[in-house]
Amino acid sequence: MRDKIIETLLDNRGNFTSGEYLSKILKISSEAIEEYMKVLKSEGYNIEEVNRKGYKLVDNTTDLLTYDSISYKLDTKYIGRNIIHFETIDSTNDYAKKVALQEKDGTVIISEEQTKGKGRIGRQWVSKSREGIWMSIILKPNIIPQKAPFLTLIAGASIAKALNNLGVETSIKWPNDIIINNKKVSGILTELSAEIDKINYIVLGMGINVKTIEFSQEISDIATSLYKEGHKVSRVDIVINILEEFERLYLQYINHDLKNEILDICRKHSAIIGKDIYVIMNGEKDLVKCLDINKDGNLVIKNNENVIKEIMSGEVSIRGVEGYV
Ligand code: BT5
Repeated sequence: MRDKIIETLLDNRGNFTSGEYLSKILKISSEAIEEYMKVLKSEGYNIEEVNRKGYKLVDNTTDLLTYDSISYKLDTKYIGRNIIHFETIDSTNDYAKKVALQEKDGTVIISEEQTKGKGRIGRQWVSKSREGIWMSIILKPNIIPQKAPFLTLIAGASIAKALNNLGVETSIKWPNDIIINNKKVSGILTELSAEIDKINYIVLGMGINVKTIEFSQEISDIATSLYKEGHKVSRVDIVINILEEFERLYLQYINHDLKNEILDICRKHSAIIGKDIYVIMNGEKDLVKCLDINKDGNLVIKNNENVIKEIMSGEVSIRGVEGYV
């Protein structure tokens, strides 16, 4: 019933829907409508109530990342058709891993806040309440495990494409950062559970800073948010765009081994192709020239002895000569 109420309010967005009308089409008493409205408000829906006019949903909810607000417009076959939403959790990736075997392929875990958000190799990901998008997608593709790292590139391409659809220009710092103005607005953490020749599941974690006004001192030099860069975009719209772009590119890859569009996006948006960069691996930092991203999604570089090499995404970090990029 609550879903139907939200749907009706969304259909009539911007206008008031009278309690009388709601109780007529939903066939419940006006007292029951009032009770539902109380519950929805307590869940964070921004419902304006005016005597004799009725109820109005302001600003497509308060931009909570619930199943109701996302599924209303989501046009995907199975990515995000099942959404598990939390007000707070330790890490959406950790939760996704716990439930991956029993949940459906394409299930999305989203939390308004993470108390132990994770970056790569034990690093921390700051994930304050309602400031960004902290979500993980559970995937069970029928591909060999060696093909899994490419999913990080698909995630990066879909975030860049989604933001681009919403008027935000970003660049991609291979393999897992999305950058605006030389600062990190988004990071990706891909985790894999596999046998030698079979994937049990992949958890694809995405963190995107949307509304953060101020970052803590440790990351304020390298982190930014869409808001700080002058973009006021709804989190719901971003999630919908990412899930749709992701599904399209992901299906091209797992069903047809098609990588061209993904690689085109990664190359076109690349923050590092053609630049001198530092590659940090196993505690060593080498200055190299970044030449390209090849057809396997690996980074092609030329080292200081003019030898051309390929780097796989794995656990390498990239730094710019004059800072983060
Ligand atoms: C990443 O790691 O960039 C992967 C981040 C993935 C986060 C998502 S949120 C949903 C899902 N659930 C999780 O628990 N994680 C995933 P890495 O490349 O290792 O970068 C981590 C580094 O970025 C940290 O060491 C900080 O320097 C910096 N950092 C931390 N929080 C940040 C933030 N909110 N914005 C920008 N930079 C941040």
